[in-house]
Amino acid sequence: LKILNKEGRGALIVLEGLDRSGKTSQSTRLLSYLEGLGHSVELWRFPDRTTSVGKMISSYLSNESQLDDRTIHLLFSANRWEKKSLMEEKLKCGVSLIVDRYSYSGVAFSSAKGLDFEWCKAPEVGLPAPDLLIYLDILPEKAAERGGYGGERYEQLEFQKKVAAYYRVLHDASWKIVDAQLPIEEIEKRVQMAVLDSIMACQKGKTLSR
Ligand code: T5A
Ligand code: NA
Repeated sequence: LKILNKEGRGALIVLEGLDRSGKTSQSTRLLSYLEGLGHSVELWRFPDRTTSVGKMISSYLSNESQLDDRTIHLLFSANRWEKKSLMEEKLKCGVSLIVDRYSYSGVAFSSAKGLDFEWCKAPEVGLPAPDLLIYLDILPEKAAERGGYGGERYEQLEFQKKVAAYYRVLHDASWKIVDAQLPIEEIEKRVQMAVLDSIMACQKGKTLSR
């Protein structure tokens, strides 16, 4: 049993949102749900901290190293590009991917630092486009109350407010917005519905992202 997009490939399902919006919790739950239904599916995340580029990013995020804003932006992007062929291979073989953060994080976070929005988008052009983007919508103030920010570089309220503003600029009608302030199980159900709706739409020959 496979979730396929309209081209008959695995579906690329992206979760986005502010820090602490619940992306990892929901990605993990969605993985179990889809596996339980017998789908071939994998959970990926960006940054992928396991690669050599990812290790540089991780060190930067934990304030162990300093990098110029454009340099770190391009490293985040390179970290997606280095996984592109494997991503395409999986999708081609009918494996669906749940991806915890993607290009939208790249653009929203770097733009929030003051880098030019169009410049930030440019290196993302050509990466596989998601079939479904689920945005976990939370007020920055509410996110800040959750389990305490862990002390990584971007985990500061004023900065997260700017990130939220750039996510609003990036947002389009294809995004599935889910209220991330609901109880975790309620969000889980809505995420499941969004994925099932997409599969249905796809089977009717529409694109999976609408
Ligand atoms: N970044 C990333 C860029 O600048 N450019 C890029 O290109 C990319 C890809 C690291 C940072 O890198 C930046 C963005 C980030 O600042 P990360 O590794 O994804 O990105 O960040 P993490 O710290 O791992 O994850 P987050 O802080 O974003 O948290 P999540 O995954 O959104 O939230 P989660 O599921 O871990 O939950 C957080 C807490 O809230 C609770 C959970 O139990 C947990 O304690 N919680 C809830 N509480 C109440 N109600 C609910 N519904 C809840 N859901 C979760
Ligand atoms: Na996370």
